Amino acid sequence: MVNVHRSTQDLSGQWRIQHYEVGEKRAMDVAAAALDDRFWIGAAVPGDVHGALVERGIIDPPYFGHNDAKSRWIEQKEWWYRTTFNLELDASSEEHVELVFEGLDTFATVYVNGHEAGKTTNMLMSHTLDVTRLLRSGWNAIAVKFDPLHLHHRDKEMFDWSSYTKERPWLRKAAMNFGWDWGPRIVTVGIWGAVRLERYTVAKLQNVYARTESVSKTEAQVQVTADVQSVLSFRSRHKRAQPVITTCDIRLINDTGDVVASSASLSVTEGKAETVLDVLHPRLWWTHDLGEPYLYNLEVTLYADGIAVDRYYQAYGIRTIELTLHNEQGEGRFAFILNGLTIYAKGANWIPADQLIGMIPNSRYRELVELSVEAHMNMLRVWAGGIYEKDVFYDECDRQGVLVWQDFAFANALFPDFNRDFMHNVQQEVENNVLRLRNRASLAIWCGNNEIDWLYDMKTASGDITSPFYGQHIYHELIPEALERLDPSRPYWPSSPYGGNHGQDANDPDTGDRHNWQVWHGSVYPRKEGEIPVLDYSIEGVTFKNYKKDHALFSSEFGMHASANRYTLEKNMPAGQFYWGSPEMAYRNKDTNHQKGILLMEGYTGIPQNIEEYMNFSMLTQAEGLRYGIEHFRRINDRNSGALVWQLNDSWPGTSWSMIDYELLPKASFYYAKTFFHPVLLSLEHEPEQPLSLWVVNDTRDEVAGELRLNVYDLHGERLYSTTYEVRVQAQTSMRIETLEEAEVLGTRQAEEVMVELRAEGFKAPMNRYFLRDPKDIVLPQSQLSVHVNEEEQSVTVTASAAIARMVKLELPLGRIRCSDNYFDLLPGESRTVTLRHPENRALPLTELRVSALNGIEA
Ligand code: BMA
Repeated sequence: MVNVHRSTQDLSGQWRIQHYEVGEKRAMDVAAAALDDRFWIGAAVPGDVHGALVERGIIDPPYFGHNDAKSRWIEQKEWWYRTTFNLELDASSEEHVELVFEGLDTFATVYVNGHEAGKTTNMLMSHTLDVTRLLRSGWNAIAVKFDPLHLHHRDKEMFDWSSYTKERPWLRKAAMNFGWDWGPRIVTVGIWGAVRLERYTVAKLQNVYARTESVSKTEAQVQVTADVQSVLSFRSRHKRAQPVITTCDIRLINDTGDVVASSASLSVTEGKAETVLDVLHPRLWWTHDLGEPYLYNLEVTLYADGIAVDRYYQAYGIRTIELTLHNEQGEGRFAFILNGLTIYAKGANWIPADQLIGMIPNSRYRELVELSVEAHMNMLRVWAGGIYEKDVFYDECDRQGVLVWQDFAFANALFPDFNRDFMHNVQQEVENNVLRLRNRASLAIWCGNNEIDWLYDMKTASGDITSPFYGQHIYHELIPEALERLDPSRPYWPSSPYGGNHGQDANDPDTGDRHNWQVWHGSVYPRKEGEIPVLDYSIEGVTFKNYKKDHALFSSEFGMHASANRYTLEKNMPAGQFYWGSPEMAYRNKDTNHQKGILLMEGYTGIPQNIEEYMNFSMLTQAEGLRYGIEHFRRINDRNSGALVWQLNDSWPGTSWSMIDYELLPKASFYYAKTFFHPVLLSLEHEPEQPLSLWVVNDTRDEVAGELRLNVYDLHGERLYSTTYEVRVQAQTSMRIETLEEAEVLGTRQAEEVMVELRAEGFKAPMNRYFLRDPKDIVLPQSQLSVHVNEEEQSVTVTASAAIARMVKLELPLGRIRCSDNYFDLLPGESRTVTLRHPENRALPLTELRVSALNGIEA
């Protein structure tokens, strides 16, 4: 490798922080290079003030009890960060030096050696400052002042719609900081991204854009554009006798280091070098369920007068991605096409992995994406109320083969699109993030906002909003215009949900994507545009059985609450508060109208009477409810092409729609997902007193063939009925195999007394089990569990006897534990061995293992 002139110096690490009242100090005094900051508080960068104060024991951990409310004073103060570092500068060199902040939260003024270098007003993008003339050889100081937010919104107009808090529309900051219906208000401040110095000579690669134009088995075409910028100072440009000649080498390198395609000595004209790389026999990037997420490395080297001055080196997956809105008959569709193959998107919505975004360790991203893959998810939606995620998130999605639906950060509010400065800020944010993310194989779609178009109509119709649609210029003009210039390679969708034909509203099942909030929130559908929205808070109004009425083309949000796991709750609640109905439990639930969850359980499991029942009943309702909806959506895959659960993860230890709780312990629904999201699904479609339909859904690229076995057991495990059907199901289709009357499988038994099991024989698909009536209508006999722990193998074998054990649950008092299975049903005599491990191979407290079932405990 040739030596490259550009160099990077990481300035992340330990900084110091201090706070003042607004106006208490003169900025120039605190920013002064020589200020004695010995007594300031040590703080990690990246990070934030809350995290630093917790680490030093200055504030109490904000997720314990009501502690978040105790740290509200932080948002009233002016916060300062300082660091010093050494630099060797060659006085004669023509070096150009930039100070890069990957994340500043939010209103920052940056000082270098006491000089004000610039101000920033946006948490949701990186900021680059030219500091060439401010640095000196030897010792240097950087200070960053953060204003309290109120200085920037207190004189601003408030809009009649901004969910959860009124001040945020003017602030380009993660919306969820101000509280959401699953998280507390914790208004963070600080340097949440890495900081570095970049030193260049003569010229630099400003941006690189790589896009796959076409793929086939034999060939792929990758178009690469490099934007080159001269960084010569005015003076040195004029000193030179000849203009600098810049060229680029562009190479694609495989995992064994071989160059598979290249273009050498490309001339840079008008600041651009461009080429099309022809890759023979390309290894394509696929989602993990359809193939291998193969990554090449793309290398662009910039030469100035023959000397290598800059280099870009990034993993790059070759793949095409399209969104189709019609099928061959011209009917509505909303389907992603990956490398020419129409795929079924299975996954969930992603929220920031912690309220304290700057404090999230990279391992948390890796683990959450690993868990998604384990649950057979192939798409995650980065929801608009958070951030454009950190690079590590996309690294993991690229590497693990998960597609990303990326929202722009506009959620549930009106935004001042009439204001020039605001729109300038938004423009910078959009361009900055598009340029950062557009080479990602995982990135499948850009989406303008969360629920704004849809809710604007609902809220206008109900009279809650009387103002014009402020913000629409962002989603309908600014963003699409920027994408056309900077990333025409992938689809853009203005909002989620979006669509609406024949007077139906944006959440219309016949066009675009759809959020199903009949279930849980009780919205009544169908609804026409302009109609007053109606809520039905009743058992029938909120039940998950409503999913079957939903013939959405793509279900991008739907879900239900479930309790967090015992460990997560106990760890974060004061002693004596771990009981159903405690003020602390209620505080964990930020949703409006807690009655919805009760109604949902009332109609399915019955109302819980204690915390144990609450954990069990809410988890069972969520798991069975998601299964009910997702199996339906997947059975109608001639129409529906995606199911993204609301929501994957949690940002604090609360009660929410998440499938994985804050301590990274999956809820029951996660283990159910291993079956309901499996590429080959055996599914029973059934309603009480109606026939049973047996289905096979095949999302793979190959036909599946073999036999489908149907077994019916009574609650004591006696097999009442067994039969098989021959199946042959083509790739990417679903098929009804057989329909039977209830009476046929029940014989002399009642529907409350049986469990139905589907098994694949001769092909691979997880077994799937169903009860024919809701849990509240089934009286389960007591089951006995025997448990055998194998310390050496770190595994546990559970065996049931006497009766079917419903929802067998393994609990350990430790976070991040991975169980190969959990929350399963066992027939009497049946055993299951579950392996357990900690991602850092910590010893597991197996002696404290608790094993239970809804209807049984360890014998
Ligand atoms: C949708 C999401 C979130 C919200 C969730 C649950 O509206 O987009 O705004 O948290 O539903 O209410």
